Amino acid sequence: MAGPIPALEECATACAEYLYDSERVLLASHIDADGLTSAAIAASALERAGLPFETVFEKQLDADAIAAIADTDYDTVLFTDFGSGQLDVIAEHEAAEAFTPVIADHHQPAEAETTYHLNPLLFGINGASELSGAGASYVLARALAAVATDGDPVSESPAATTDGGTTLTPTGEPPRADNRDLAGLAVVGAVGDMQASGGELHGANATIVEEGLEAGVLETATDLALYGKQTRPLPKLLEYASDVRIPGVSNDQNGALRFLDGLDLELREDGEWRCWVDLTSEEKQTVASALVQKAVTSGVPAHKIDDLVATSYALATEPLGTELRDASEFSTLLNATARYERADVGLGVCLGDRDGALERARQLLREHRRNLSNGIDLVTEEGVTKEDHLQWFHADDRIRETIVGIVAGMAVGNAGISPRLPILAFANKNKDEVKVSARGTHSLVRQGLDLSVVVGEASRAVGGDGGGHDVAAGATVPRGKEEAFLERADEIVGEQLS
Ligand SMILES: [Mn+2]
Repeated sequence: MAGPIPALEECATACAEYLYDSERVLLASHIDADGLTSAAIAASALERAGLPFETVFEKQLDADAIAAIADTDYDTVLFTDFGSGQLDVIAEHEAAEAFTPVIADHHQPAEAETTYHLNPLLFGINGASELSGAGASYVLARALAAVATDGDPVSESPAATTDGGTTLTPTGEPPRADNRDLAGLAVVGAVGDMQASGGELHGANATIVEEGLEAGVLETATDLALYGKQTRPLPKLLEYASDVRIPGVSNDQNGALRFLDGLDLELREDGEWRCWVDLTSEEKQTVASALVQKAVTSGVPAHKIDDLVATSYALATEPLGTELRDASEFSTLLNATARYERADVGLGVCLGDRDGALERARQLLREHRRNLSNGIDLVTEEGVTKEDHLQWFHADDRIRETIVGIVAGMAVGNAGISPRLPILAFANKNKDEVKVSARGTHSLVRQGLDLSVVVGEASRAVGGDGGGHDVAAGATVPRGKEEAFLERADEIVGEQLS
């Protein structure tokens, strides 16, 4: 059985064979949408291969967390969506024979070697835009299926004897022997990690999409690039659209209503607002054309208007009109569980729990939105401080450190907050440390911005640490070092954009 990504095939097979020969596996994963989907993919693959496993989550895989993992009596540890960046520490434990690591990650590896290390960056594939942690886990899952069914073409489903698993499948349908049905979760992870740049997934991610289409678990369409097509009432869908700002519609409750009223369209059904997903294709066409027309006459530049259209990724087996149907809404739901440290809830949703876990996740998302909206109001009222090459604010304890980055990203474009400068946001983490989150735009990245370098170097210069991706990154710095950090960060951004 050929794997989806030839460049990764040999490594994925070696990792899968090692796992398959293990007595049991400790699965450790990152807590965010990509990490949760990574864990769900890995958990499903382990369970289907008949391997007993247990799952643990970490917000940050620091030395203490790795030491705690080493203290367990598991001999095999599968790290997903992290592990590469901490390879130096992990390799020390491996050398001390505490455990053998198997890593499926897409972050920049630390200076160390290990045998079972599946990371696109080691094979010439871009880990920021072409494959996520969930994608790497998917490649591993496909290899594990091949290894597990090798010489056993009948592929009897092994009895589930795991202590961390569940007999549900993500799609609620019988699992596929080749694990291709897990492609939907891989896409949710990639979208959650902001890999759909320019409106669609690229490279290895696109190959995974192809497999999902063939397996019948994904559907793609060229559609309006607005968030909330499954669940937001039409006026809110348009009002809250923030990627492309259309004067008189975006952030304008009455404007959005007036715009819709001007179209020959039934806006309500049985007294309820309709959602995008409820519209017929002709009706969608009507709204999309009118919106583009409105953008043109409002002077929105042509390249921005192109951004109004993107590829949408739907999970074909999930019910229409639910957030689970849309990869982007699904990933938002997962992030809500992650930010409030309810990885158990997020994992439950990924693994098919449509009762308790889904209800709890929705509740967390509602609370999360309330917190975001309060945070954005705060930043907009208090404003940001502009340096030469960036802008920043310090929320102290008034915004949770787990959401301050998104608040910063969403506040960009509001009065006094420029989309032309990256934004840095501070919030207290504990009594000694401050979290700093940085957000840029894809357009700034095209001009040379790499925020993972900015916050990485600037934080280490003041005794902290950080990293992430070019368009979004984060760091922890000692309290009181914010000013020194900013000075260094400002310099680096200046160099990158010069
Ligand atoms: Mn990731």
